[in-house]
Amino acid sequence: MRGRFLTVILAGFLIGALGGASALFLTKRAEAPQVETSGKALIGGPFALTDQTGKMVTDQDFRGRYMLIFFGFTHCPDICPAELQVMSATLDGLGPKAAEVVPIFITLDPERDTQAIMGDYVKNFGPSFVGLTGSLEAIAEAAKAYRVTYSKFQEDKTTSDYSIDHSALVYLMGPDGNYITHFAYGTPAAKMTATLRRYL
Ligand SMILES: [Cu+2]
Repeated sequence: MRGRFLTVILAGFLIGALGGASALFLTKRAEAPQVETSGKALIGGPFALTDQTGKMVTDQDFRGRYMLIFFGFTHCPDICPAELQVMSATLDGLGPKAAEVVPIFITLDPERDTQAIMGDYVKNFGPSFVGLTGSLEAIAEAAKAYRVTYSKFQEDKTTSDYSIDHSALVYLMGPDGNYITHFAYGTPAAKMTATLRRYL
């Protein structure tokens, strides 16, 4: 029984570490199992990006508060708006405690998602949302730190329009910047709120 438990934990850990491919898989399920790991050193890390007001920010600026981080892009038709809505509802569920959590949306499409576009977009989800963009390199570095995978693709080759396939996990980072846990796409807001309450 114990061996099986460890296998489940290990499997969950690998899902978190691999992020991308597994997240796409998990999106097919209504409610994926949420596994907490202690992969502190493996997920997360420093980033230096520009927020929706044009200010340069780094991960250090959020120390002392929890970060709820999601990567995506504003042109995303479904996954991103749905998940940001869940993050918004999660914070609503926390009441005044929500002040201890910074919801952060990091674009994977910095070529289109300028600071102004990010500003217009994130305000749809609540006044505390931070929208971060940056150079392709800076974004790639942040995504790599969080084990986020993404790739551009063209549905219609006759136009220059493109979409982005991306992993869709929400990361909860502690006030010290360390990884605490992540939530699979489709985790209900009430469940996320309950998990956050355990740490706040
Ligand atoms: Cu998306």
